[in-house]
Amino acid sequence: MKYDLLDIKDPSFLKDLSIKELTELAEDIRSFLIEKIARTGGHLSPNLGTVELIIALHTVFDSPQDRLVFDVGHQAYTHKILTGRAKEFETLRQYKGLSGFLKKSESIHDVFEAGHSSTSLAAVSGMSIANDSEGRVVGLIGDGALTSGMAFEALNFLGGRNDIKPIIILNDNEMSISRNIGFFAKLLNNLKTKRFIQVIRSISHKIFPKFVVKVIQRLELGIKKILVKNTFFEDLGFKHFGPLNGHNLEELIRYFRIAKDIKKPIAIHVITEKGRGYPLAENDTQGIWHGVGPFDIETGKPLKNLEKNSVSYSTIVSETLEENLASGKDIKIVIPAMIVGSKLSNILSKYPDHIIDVGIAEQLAVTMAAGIATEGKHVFVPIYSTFLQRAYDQVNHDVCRQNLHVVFGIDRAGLVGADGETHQGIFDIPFLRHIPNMTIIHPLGMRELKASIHYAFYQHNGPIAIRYERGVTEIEQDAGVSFDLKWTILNKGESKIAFVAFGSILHQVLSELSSLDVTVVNARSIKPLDKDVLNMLNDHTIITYEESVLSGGFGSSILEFYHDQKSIPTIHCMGFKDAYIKEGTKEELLNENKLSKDDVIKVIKSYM
Ligand SMILES: Cc1ncc(C[n+]2csc(CCOP(=O)(O)OP(=O)(O)O)c2C)c(N)n1
Repeated sequence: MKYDLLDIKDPSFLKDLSIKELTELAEDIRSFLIEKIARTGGHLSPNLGTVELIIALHTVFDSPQDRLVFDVGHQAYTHKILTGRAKEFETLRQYKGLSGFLKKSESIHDVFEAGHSSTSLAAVSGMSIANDSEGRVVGLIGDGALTSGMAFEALNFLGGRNDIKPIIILNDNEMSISRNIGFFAKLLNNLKTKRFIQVIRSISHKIFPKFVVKVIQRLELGIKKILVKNTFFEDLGFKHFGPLNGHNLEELIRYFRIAKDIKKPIAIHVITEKGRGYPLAENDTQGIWHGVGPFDIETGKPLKNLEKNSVSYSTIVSETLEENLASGKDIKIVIPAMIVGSKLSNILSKYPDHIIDVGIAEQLAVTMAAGIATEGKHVFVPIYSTFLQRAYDQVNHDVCRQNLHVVFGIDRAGLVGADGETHQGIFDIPFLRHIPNMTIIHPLGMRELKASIHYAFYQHNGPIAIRYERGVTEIEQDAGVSFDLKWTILNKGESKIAFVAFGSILHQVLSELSSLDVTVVNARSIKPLDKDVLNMLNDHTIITYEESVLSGGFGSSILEFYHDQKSIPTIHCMGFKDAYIKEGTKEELLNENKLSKDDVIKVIKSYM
């Protein structure tokens, strides 16, 4: 029986399908995903790898009575299709469209939301404790997500409880975004060798002559000695199944049914192939097909090319670091799992000793950097604004309290677009600004960004966070620009109105504000403020702007400054109100929140 994916309302129909029909369904879903993601962009490889896994989950478990919890939620497109959302894929990750992650507002089958990694097992812990029904709580977590401390903490907790019965499914594709790292990745590899041995054993006596079988048995004994130690999940207190072939529906369904009937904490190790069904993604060892923009299915080429004469901020940072390394500077770069997004693949291949990928372990990255700084070495932590949220205490307690010279590269500072509310980089200013010893800068354009990196390493001491936006800026020649913490006046106007801001909005409004005779200030140091400039402006009407939440942010710090001065000019702060910002293009979101270039001009004119 053929099912039109667009007609699926809920997953109950799966229970009546044969393995052959489920296999056909998996093929249909895979083609659908490739076709749709090629048009809209999205998480391609993670979703191609989980098609059978999610079909099997929905075949055996009864969602939503059985709770399916997806780690990150970036691999759950098949879940969206099976729960009646195929029609909405045209709007995937777009303004007011289908979210790229789970959303309770979209479906009763989305029981727990995420976007950041490694939260699933903690959620499963809480839900297992609180769930009074007969339903099972099932967590699906990737091998990359399992490298995070919180996931390990939850494993430790869950394995120690005999009174609850969570089911953990480990989706092991040996990849985080890039290759997975660390001891646990090796351990999983050994467990896979075990499966390889089982398969060899089962077929060897059928196909090989006796003496070859003997050699195989000896080899097996040797390998088993290594494997004796690999009872990781069992030692932690789980009943363990696997490794299973994550693309074999029959095998998955059989084991999921067995697990459903066992009332204990269970861990099922499933091996999948990331990107399965799209050869370019299958062969991707770097992680470039993990998350993609729209692309041509035949050639794999992106449909949108970089604007001419422009370069991404992440590339500028990466190239500047590379120039430093090429000139013999000893800089260590500690990065939590984002080599591709941070454009650091070149450095990884040319200077592998200088880059340390710690996996999805932001807290480890920050305190490791504190350790490196303690030894007097230069250290750089490139980290997306949103993911730094996880390491607040490490920034505060380990780096800033000890006033250590750690340079943070806060990537994706500001709106990020399609990833939506879990990923917008709009909280770092308030949560860094109140930490003693921290300096926060937001250089303007390519030249200043390059110069600020030089400043941060060689002229600054103590912790410093360099913010830079997602997206591109104009290519500028590096004409010996220097950087310091003084603000610069981009236009001196006569109108007694000043626009005080940082980042790309300045480029957008400068010429119009100059023609309106408005003073335009590049407030490139967010902390400390430039008191000389603020004292000079105390008879002006001041409009501040930040692509960030207003509460506790840059505008607030200006209000605090003038309040302390006891002379308060009119101040109008533009920024995000107290709400999460959903997915959409930067333009759409700025328009919706009255923060576009036109809104700035409108506000300024209202004071003229
Ligand atoms: C706290 C946090 N850090 C980084 C990321 C970015 N990120 C999204 S998915 C992913 C890799 C996850 O790997 P895995 O769990 O193995 O899932 P796979 O994509 O391989 O299916 C990373 C690093 C994130 N979402 N959250």
